[in-house]
Amino acid sequence: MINRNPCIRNIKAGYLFPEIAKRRREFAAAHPDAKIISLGVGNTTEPIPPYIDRGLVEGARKLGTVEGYSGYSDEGLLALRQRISEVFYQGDFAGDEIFVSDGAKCDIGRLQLLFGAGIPVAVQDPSYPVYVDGSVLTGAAGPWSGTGYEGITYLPCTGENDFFPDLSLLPAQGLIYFCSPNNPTGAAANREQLTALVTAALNKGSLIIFDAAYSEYIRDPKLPKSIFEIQGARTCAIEVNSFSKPAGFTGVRLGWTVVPQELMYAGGERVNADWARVCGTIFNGASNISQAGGLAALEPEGLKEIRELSDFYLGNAKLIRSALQELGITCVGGGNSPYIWAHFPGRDSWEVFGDILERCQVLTTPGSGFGPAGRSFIRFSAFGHRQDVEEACKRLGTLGRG
Ligand code: PL4
Repeated sequence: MINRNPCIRNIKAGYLFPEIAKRRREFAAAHPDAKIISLGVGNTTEPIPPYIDRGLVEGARKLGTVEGYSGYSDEGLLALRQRISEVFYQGDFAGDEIFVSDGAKCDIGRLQLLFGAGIPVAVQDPSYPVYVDGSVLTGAAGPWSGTGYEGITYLPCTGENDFFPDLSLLPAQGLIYFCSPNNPTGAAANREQLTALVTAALNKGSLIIFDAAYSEYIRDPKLPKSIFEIQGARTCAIEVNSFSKPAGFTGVRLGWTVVPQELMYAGGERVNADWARVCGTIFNGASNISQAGGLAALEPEGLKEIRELSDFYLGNAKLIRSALQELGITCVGGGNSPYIWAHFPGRDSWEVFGDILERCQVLTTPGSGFGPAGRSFIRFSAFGHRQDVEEACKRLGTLGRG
């Protein structure tokens, strides 16, 4: 028989989120009367708001007409790319610098093809698991060593450094994954921090993949929503973003990636041209129905709905954070992000996860799933119906009773 890709052999069994779903199923099977509430996976729960929804419906309806029908639109509708540039980047990017995708995660996976195996990779520790797991699958990272994957530089982000990493640890001529507002810590980097990040990347000849999937949750007007608000970023950064969390498109699937024309490899070739080649070769474009919804989401009425929807989830975050703080649990996040990162000093996060599930029937995400620095943290997601979040907060109160 054919040999297995050795990179797949290197990856630890079980991607985090299916593993949590498995544990939920096992718990439910053992406790058939349990009413489990999920504050685990960051999956949106509220209906798509009406104006944006009408955009989707209209997009589908047009496909049934001769005049409105459209087929492949590989790199995305030009109107959508231009609107993304206007809404998120003050029109600073041309249409051919914005690539419409089927979501941020999908582009994070595909982007790794640009750099291949063997390049150094740095991640915030903790971070969204796709950066590390994807690097292992492409061979940029090696086998698990017991404390982390070989070839990955883990940049601890803890209470001691205000959840912003020590940039002196960055590898040269490597890839830096940076997510702000961060999943899972909820920390949003400020302008000075992102300026230091860009300066460090430029000095090291490294490239930043900036994941801005939660940028629409930023409420503090001083915090940058995009890496491209920072001078110099156009020559050292790619940004991925998504309609999933602001517009409830987790199932609809729509995102985008910005690759500036100025961005070059060490050999002087343009990264933008290669990204167009990769997308043209292995991606056939986002659904035209999703793109119609995306266009509606970026009209003034749609943007108002995005604000209201993200305000709703931030309201949940506030409730969860208050409930945890009342128990004396130290936590961060929730103010400019839909995640709360709660500290359980001296305890193992899978053990705390099991304890909360057992005692409160509330599903969470164990911090160690996001990296070694998460070993005594739990991530609470604010995506949920309000009554479920209120009920979960009530149940969490029982954790204070020893
Ligand atoms: C569960 C930092 C969630 N099955 O929907 P996309 O592909 O546009 O965006 C995915 C994404 C990208 N970047 C960051 C993210 O946190 C996410 C979504 N993360 C979570 O609970 O951490 C959903 C996870 C999903 C998955 O594996 O992505």
